[in-house]
Amino acid sequence: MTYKKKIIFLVAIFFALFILTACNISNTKAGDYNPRTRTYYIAAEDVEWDYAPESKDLSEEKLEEKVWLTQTKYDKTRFIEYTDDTFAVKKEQPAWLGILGPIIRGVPGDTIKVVFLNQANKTYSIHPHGLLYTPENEGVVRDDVGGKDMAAPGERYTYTWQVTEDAAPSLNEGGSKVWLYHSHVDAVSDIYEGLMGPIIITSRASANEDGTPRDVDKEFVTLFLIFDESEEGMSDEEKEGHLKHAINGYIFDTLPGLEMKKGDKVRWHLLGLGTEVDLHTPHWHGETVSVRGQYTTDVVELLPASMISVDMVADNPGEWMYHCHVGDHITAGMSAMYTIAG
Ligand SMILES: [Cu+2]
Repeated sequence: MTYKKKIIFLVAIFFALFILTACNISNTKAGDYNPRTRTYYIAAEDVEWDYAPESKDLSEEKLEEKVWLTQTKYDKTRFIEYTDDTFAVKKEQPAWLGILGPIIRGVPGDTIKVVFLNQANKTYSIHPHGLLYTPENEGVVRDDVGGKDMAAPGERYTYTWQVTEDAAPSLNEGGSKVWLYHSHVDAVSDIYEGLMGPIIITSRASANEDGTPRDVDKEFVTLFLIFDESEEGMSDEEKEGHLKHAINGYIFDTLPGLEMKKGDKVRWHLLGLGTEVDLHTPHWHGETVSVRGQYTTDVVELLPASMISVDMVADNPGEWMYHCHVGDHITAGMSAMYTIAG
């Protein structure tokens, strides 16, 4: 190569690298996403919840040996989404969300507004993780804001939260990640009552107009939480049957709708809540998952208030177990099934 050709070659390489870098920056930082205000209408409502709606399919013999199936219906309170501020028409949500409240979505630059109507019989609030808020929008009991950011029965409160880059997935994490929201008037009992849900934040580079990510075909959210339905005065033996080792509020493989097809890229958003007994290890049969592009596994460690998003390529058709791998929790029915259509 002559000296002149070498120079031309080096200049060409330099320009190629420059263009690649420029594309990459614009792709990851800005994209073509226009930030907006997303408004959600969410009510707290007292409901009857069934932890095992299909348990009648189990044989009498099996029902008898499983103390957790003796009683499956309890009074709960849930976050329920409506289409507008008249709170007349409920918005449908996927069956697999179970007892969870609606998915709140956002993209960096967005403002999220939640018009909260308390139709239940106790004072509740909505406290978000990961988002930017002022004390008036924090959703906790604070003397300095005079308890304004919550709603007594029959009242409304509107929360305003900002989605910043701090809430978004970093480059190696994939296009979206999960956060929690929950009532925080009594941060312990409000959660056992059923008042929690997911926030999913998508990077600007990956966001569709509706806030869903472009880099996967499906997203599922699963919460591992042992609901304590026991009452004072019960013996320890009696209490055990009222500890509902649930995934999204369902026990013994009754969680519906975890369905995908062969080849789907699937993002599983995992949430934990609860107390010392809530040490969970969600495990997929039949597949592995990539944890934020760092490593591959088929068991993830979840502690109370953990929020972990992992990616699966559904390449092994079949009906597979998805359960907590803690021995005591397997016995108590902390399991679900998921299906990959071939
Ligand atoms: Cu567990």
